Amino acid sequence: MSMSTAESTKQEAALVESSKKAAAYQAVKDYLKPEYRHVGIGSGSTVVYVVEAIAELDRDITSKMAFYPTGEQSRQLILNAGLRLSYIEDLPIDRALDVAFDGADEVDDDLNLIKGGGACLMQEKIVATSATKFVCVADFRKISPRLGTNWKKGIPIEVLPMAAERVLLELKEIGSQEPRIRSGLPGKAGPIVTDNGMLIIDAPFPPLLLPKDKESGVKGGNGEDGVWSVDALAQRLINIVGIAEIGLFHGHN
Ligand code: ABF
Repeated sequence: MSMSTAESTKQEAALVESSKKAAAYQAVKDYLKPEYRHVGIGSGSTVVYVVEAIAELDRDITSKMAFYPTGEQSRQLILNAGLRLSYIEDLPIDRALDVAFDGADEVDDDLNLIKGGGACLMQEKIVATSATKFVCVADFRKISPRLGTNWKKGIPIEVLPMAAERVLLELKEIGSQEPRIRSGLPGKAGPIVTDNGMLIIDAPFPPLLLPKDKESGVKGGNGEDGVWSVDALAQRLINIVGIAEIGLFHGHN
């Protein structure tokens, strides 16, 4: 007897959930050392399992640790798990987080990431770059040869509201196909406003090239015909006035 569409969708959803959970538990087992004191906690549904795994560890160990959120969702996760909450701005300037765990929307062959599908990208980048070790926890759906292959919604970009329309125009000029301001949750009028009071633009680009593409003779990568490499696009985007942060996490492998 063949499986109904509803059954196979249910099975696929169950597989995704078990993969997220397995990745999260493994990440905590492998990368959260008992001697660590400062731990970054990212956002998204995979991170829920990261916090669940941490909450199941020996309290004698985790009570010596402080946990640093990337926004309101992870702040609540930390509190609900009974873990000690702290903030990056309270971390001594000469001290790094020992490790930070976070999810991703897409991961390429060089471990560059698209992040920000959950609209927390700026605080996520601050926490990730404040950590000695960044652990990206992602299930099989996120792996892709080039960013923009699986994640077609576009690169999330956090912008100042007053600059959003001008940024949209500039994104089109550099080859983004139909960039748009992310709208609110269903039933909520207006755009999404981030934890930082900003808007999110989702800017689709053709799949982003990697150094190995150049080595193997693939042409382009500097924006000709809208084709960019990860590094060149990241550099170009961050120079657009009005952009506060971009959801490309690159060069951190
Ligand atoms: C955060 O949550 C984001 O950067 C990314 O957009 C999203 C991934 O969520 P999930 O784990 O639910 O797929 O990590």
